[in-house]
Amino acid sequence: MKLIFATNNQHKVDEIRAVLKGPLELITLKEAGINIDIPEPYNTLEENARTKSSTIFELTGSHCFSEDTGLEVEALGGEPGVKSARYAGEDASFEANIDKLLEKLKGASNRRARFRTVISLLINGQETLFEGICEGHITEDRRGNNGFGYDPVFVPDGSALSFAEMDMEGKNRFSHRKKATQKLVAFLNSL
Ligand code: ITT
Repeated sequence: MKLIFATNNQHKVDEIRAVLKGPLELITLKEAGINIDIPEPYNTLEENARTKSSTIFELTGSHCFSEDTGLEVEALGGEPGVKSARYAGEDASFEANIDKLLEKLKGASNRRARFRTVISLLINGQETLFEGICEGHITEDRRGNNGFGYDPVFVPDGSALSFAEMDMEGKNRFSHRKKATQKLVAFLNSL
């Protein structure tokens, strides 16, 4: 089965490709010849994921999926959450977003946080949602250079290393994205 993955984030593509095996062929927007930046205006991961997958379905009529991910920090009432990409402002860099997060958590003893991924899969235009959660905490300072986004400041439960200190295989032992993708694979296998 061919599935278009509605994302412009190559890190997400690499992480999900490492999980998908067998007869599933993942096609990126670039490979499908689609150059589009789909707005994510909603207040929930579910709605933003849906708008990305349905836009690509309307354009192509193909089976497709998208995902939206947020970092939810307990002491900040779930922030930055759905606004993770633009926490420090529209088009903010990963660096600026991390700076804002560390500043907000300065001196905080509760550093609990979780990544939450929501996948919206459209098969023949029919939607199914899958969720993956990774619990952990936010470090005091950046650690490591791998990965993307908030990886340098997030340590998953059960690890001493931040996501940015792990290779992709290591991150995928814990990752929110991997958990959601495994549910998608199980669903497709059950069809
Ligand atoms: P799309 O094209 O798929 O929308 P995006 O990069 O805009 O790609 P999101 O809106 O889902 O993706 O991501 C929100 C932000 O959350 C993203 O820019 C990162 O800063 C952060 N993020 C998402 N997944 C992450 C992960 O696995 N590790 C660290 N940070 C992550």
